[in-house]
Amino acid sequence: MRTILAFALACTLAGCGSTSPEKNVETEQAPQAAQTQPLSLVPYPNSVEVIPGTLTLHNTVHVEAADGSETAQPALNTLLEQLDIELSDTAPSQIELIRVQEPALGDEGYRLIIDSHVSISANTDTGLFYGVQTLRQLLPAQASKDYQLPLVAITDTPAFAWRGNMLDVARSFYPTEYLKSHIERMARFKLNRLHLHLSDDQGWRVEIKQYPKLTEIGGASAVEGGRSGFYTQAEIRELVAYARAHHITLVPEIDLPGHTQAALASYNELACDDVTNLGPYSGLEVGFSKLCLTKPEVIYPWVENVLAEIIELFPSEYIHIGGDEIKDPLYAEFIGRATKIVDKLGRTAIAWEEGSVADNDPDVLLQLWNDEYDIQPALERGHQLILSPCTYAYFDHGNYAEQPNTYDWCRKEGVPLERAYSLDTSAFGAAVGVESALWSELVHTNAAADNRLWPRLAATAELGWSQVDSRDYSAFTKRLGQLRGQLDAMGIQYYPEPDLGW
Ligand code: TNX
Repeated sequence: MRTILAFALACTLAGCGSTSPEKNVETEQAPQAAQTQPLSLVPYPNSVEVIPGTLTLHNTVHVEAADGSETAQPALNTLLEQLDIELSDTAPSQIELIRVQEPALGDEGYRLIIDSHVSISANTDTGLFYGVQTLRQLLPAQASKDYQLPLVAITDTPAFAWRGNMLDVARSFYPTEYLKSHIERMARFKLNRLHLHLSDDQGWRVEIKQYPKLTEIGGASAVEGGRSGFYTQAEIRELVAYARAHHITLVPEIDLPGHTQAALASYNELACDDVTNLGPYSGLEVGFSKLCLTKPEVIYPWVENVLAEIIELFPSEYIHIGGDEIKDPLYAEFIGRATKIVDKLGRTAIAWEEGSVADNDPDVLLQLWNDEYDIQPALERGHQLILSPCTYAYFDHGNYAEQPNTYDWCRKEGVPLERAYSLDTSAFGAAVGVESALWSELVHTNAAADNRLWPRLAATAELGWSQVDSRDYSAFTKRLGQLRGQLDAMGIQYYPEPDLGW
């Protein structure tokens, strides 16, 4: 136990370099078979020390949880319950959640030590929550009589603050129950941003009290074959709270000024007077609709009122205003004004990469989606990026080439797991993190969404969390391959990826 603690302490004080999973295994010539395998952890922690031996956890444990573990403690209790482990103050097996003050662990980091007992320490409830997620991956998915845990000292902090996924709920609607499962699954892999693409040509998905027709009319349409519907404000509030309890920020996107047919069909005056096509839309085209930028007196009050309600609903510091795929002489002016409206409302805007042509404050985040887009001028002005380059991060592309019901416009071979994992996050300049995207023109059911999201979302998670120099696809597939039972236990209808031996 001393060795582990001494190692952990040295790590904190000296700032341990990241240990590659491979190296870790090779240097540990542990006698027991269990320890010759890399720990099946995804994302892989920064620093892992494995000591020969195991700790047996019996099916009653004593939990000591510090004040300030308000989500970590329930997460731990749920984990124990799912494994039929009971709580008892007199049980010899002990799990501790400890609040510490160690700047090196930051807001999200934790230390997990397994020796004579299990202890998780962190500066925050978030860090403790992530420590519990790591413990969960070290335990089997199914209950058994008792549990053998490897003796470890793990010290772990994320590489990026933004570890996200975007779900297009506009082309095809996803019910709140699906979003809740999605949130739970993301949290299991330490993902922390769920970007909801709430409006597009085919549908408007969030209740706006001042403009009820947005959901009466705009909420009733969908892409052909997809689901229609919308979230009431009460449902959004519930989702926000649910996400928060899983340390996930819901980032709302209202796509402007293009991708707005559902809004135009609801409030015709938002379109230019010569536009005759004002009905709902269920096709697959992009780039044909827009707010009438020559009617500023009509569109800007509407934009501001809509965003004001969005901001009331979503506590996220960042609000996405879209900005993709539209040509208009007044485009740059519009984006500049929209990002300033967000600023005036007390938040910071995100725009898709094209929004970089506008005069935006440098704190506006830009979301890169075309690998080759010339984002350099924006970086020089001080903008930071969310990395979603489509040849790596577009999960509406196939798990394999020519997978039915997938796009291939960005990469004809699709975006297999290996490709998704190979994104070099250091190659695109200043990034706050990564975000994979699931557009839903061709993804109409929960099962289809699961198939496109998993297991690739585990690659997003590792890109976002683990240090760039620890990436190793072969090690990643071995670790993730072992976690199949955990995905099964969560009911994920994943694509059985051959690289994982599934
Ligand atoms: C491009 S990426 C779009 C979406 C489509 C997607 C399909 C981006 C900002 N816009 O409107 O759904 O391609 O892959």
